[in-house]
Amino acid sequence: MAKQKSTASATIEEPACAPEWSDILRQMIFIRRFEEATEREFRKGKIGGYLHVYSGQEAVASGIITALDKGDAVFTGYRDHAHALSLGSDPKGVMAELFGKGTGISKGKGGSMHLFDVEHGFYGGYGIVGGHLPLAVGAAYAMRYKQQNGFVVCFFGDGAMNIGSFHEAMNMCGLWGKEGMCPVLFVIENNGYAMGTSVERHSALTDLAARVRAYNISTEKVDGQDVFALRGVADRVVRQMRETGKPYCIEAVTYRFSGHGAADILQPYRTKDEVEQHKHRDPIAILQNRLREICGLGDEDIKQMEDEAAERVAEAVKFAEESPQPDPRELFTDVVAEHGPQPVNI
Ligand SMILES: Cc1ncc(C[n+]2csc(CCOP(=O)(O)OP(=O)(O)O)c2C)c(N)n1
Ligand SMILES: [Mg+2]
Repeated sequence: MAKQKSTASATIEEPACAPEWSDILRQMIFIRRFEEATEREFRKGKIGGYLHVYSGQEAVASGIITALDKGDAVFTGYRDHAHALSLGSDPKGVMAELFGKGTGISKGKGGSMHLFDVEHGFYGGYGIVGGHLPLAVGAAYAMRYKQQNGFVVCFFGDGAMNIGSFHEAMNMCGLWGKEGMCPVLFVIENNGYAMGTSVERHSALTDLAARVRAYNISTEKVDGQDVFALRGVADRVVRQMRETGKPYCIEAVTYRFSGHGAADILQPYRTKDEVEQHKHRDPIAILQNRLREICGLGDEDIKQMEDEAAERVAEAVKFAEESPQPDPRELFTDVVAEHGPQPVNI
C-alpha cells in the first residue's frame, strides 16, 4: 500500500516508482537549463524585448501538463516558455522565437511573451495580464458546444486576479459550468509577487482560492514545489472535469527564483535571504530526492539528464543563432484571419 502524503489541503496517495517520473524530472531539468540559457542570451543582446523565466516554478507546468491528452488546450500569460516545452513544442523553434527569427514557433513575430503552437495544444502566450482568461473560458464553452471531449487549462499569476477580466471570466465560467458547459482547469501560479508587489500588498484577501470560490468554482490549494502533489491532484481533477464539464481551480503555491523579468536585477522588494530560503525547496531537488528514495535514482542518472539537457539547449541556441531574420513580407501575413480552413481547431 502506498504511503499517504499530506499537502496544503488534501491527502494524496504517494505514487510508486514509474518510468514517467524520470521523464518528468528530465523535462524539469531541461526547462531550468533552457531558462538559464535564455537569461544568458538576453544579457548578450541576442534576445530583445521582454523575458520572464519560470525557474523555481517548473513543477507547476510539468505536474499539470503531463496529465493532459491530445485535444486539450492550454492558455497562459507571458511567463510561457515552460508551458510550450512541456506540451512538446520544439525547443529550437521556441528559442528561435525568443531570438525573433523567422524559424520561431510564432515566425519571430511574437517573442518570449507570445509563443503559440496549436499543433501541440498551446493557445498562447499573452502579454496583457489576465487578458487570456476570457479566451480560455470561450474556448472551453466552444469545445462543449461542439461536443468535443477535450478541456482547457488556464494558468495565471496571483497578480492577474486583480484585473476585471479575471472576474468576468470566472463569473461566466461559474455560470456556464452549472450546465456542464465550461470545463476550464484554472491554475493560479501563486509565486507571491506581481512584479515587485507581494500578495499581501496587492490583494485584499490573501486566500486567493477563496476569490475563485466566490464564483461557484471549487478550489484546492496545493504545494506548487511538489510535482507529485500537483500531478496527483491533476489526474483526479482532469478525469472528473471531462465527465462533468464543470470548472475547477488549483492554487499552486510556488516561488520564482529569478527576477520578475530580465530587467528586474536589483529586486528591492525582497531580500537575498528570502530567495535563498525558498531555494531550499527547489522543485527539481525535491523530485530528485524523492526518486532517489522510491526509484533508486543515482548520481549517474542525474548527470546523464544534465548532460542531455545541456546538449539540447546548446543545439537550440545554435539553431536560433544561425536562423535567418523573418522575411519582411511576413509583416503582412497573420494580421487578420483569412477565409477558408483555419489552423485553430477549437
Ligand atoms: C493589463 C496589464 N497591466 C499591467 C501589466 C504590467 N505587468 C506585467 S507583469 C505584471 C505582474 C503580474 O503578476 P502575476 O500575475 O502574479 O504573474 P507573475 O509575473 O508573478 O508570474 C504586471 C502588472 C500588463 N502587462 N498588463
Ligand atoms: Mg505572481
